[in-house]
Amino acid sequence: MTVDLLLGLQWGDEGKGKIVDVLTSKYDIIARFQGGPNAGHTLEFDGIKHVLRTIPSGIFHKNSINIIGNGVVIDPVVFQKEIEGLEKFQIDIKNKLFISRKAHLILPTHRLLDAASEAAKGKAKIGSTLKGIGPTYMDKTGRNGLRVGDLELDDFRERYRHLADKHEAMIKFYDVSIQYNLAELEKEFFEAVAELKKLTFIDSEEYLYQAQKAGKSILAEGAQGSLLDVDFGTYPFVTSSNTTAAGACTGLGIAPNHIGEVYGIFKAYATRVGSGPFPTELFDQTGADMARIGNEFGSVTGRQRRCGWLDLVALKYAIRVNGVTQLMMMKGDVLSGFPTLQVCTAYDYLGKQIDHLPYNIEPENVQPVYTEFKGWQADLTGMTGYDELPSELKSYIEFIEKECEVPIKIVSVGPDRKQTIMK
Ligand code: 2SA
Ligand code: MG
Repeated sequence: MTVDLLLGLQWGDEGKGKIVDVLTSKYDIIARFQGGPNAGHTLEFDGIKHVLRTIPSGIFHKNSINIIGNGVVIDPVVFQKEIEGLEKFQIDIKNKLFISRKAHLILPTHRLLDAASEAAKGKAKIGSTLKGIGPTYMDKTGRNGLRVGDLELDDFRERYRHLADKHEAMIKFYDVSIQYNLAELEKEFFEAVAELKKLTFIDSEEYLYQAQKAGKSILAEGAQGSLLDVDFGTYPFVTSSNTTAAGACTGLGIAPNHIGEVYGIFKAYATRVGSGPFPTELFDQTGADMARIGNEFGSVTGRQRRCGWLDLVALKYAIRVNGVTQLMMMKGDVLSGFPTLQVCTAYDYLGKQIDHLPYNIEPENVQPVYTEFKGWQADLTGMTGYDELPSELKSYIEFIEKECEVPIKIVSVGPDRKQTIMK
């Protein structure tokens, strides 16, 4: 059996959580392969809204196994809260959620280092979620990190101390004032570690290999978005993992020739939270309206997201890097009521028209070139079939399909599982 991938094609918050939730009944196993508690996947069903951080979105489905792969970074403290949040759903966590021994641990000092690094950057800050993601991946690639499997060793505390002491020296080096009580943070950390150790640790690459051989269907769930990829995103305003398709290979141990469908999720417009270039960003009332109607506030940090028109130059780039085979368009309902809509189809780059993402996409170099569309007025949120959609929206969809050369298979018209139109 091949492994299907589900990825965000913009700057995160495309609505991946909802789609995984819609698709999970089709899959035996859902696996996360990168990122950590900087992700916030929102699921809504039966009138309940739930945000997942590190746990795969298949956790609410009765029969699916959920795996946190080696490419993920885990903060035991955030994780424990996430588990507590699931208690009311009476999920058999121990038998439904497996964690890779090779996943790296976020220590309290990683979070402090994140804060110190951002404070030292001043105006040039990334706008990190401050969850310790960058420093943890730095320790991973620097070969200093602690992994989930290390929790099973007798000398974990000594290893912890050694690394945390080094981090403290680094925090001092940054020479910024951040207040913290490490003893308290460590107490909380070790309590959470004790809880984490009650869960099931596995060698996830072996587990997934055997599962594939046994004919199990597997979905790899991405976090953040392609334009936040550490290699292909708008560096340095990116996260520290590979959010693109290749990340699923390294983050789970899936061989490239075992990848099947690649589902690419995008919003009918564009949003970004944190700093960095965003060519189609709107600074006017239209942008403010999108944020309000679309409830564009980060599920992790609560920050208001920057909003703008759909950028097809960036979307096509993400489709190519990921090898997307099917598109899913989210939040079309948010665009109802705008008299006209713009779609960016090229960039004016230093006076020349281009249709690819240049190395330097700073706002002073790049001006979006737009194609205008007529808006639609109808409320989409109660619609259930593609034929019901207004003709203007159908033209919008068909234009995107033609430009991207990939079919749009799902059109989402609201946050609930039921508000999903299959095309
Ligand atoms: P970090 O925390 O160090 O990785 O932040 C680096 C940059 O990446 C941005 N970032 C995000 N942007 C949007 N959504 C994110 N997570 C989603 C959420 C989850 C999702 O919060 O709902 O959609 O998968 C996310 N995580 C990191 C961040 O703003 C910095 O610009
Ligand atoms: Mg989100």
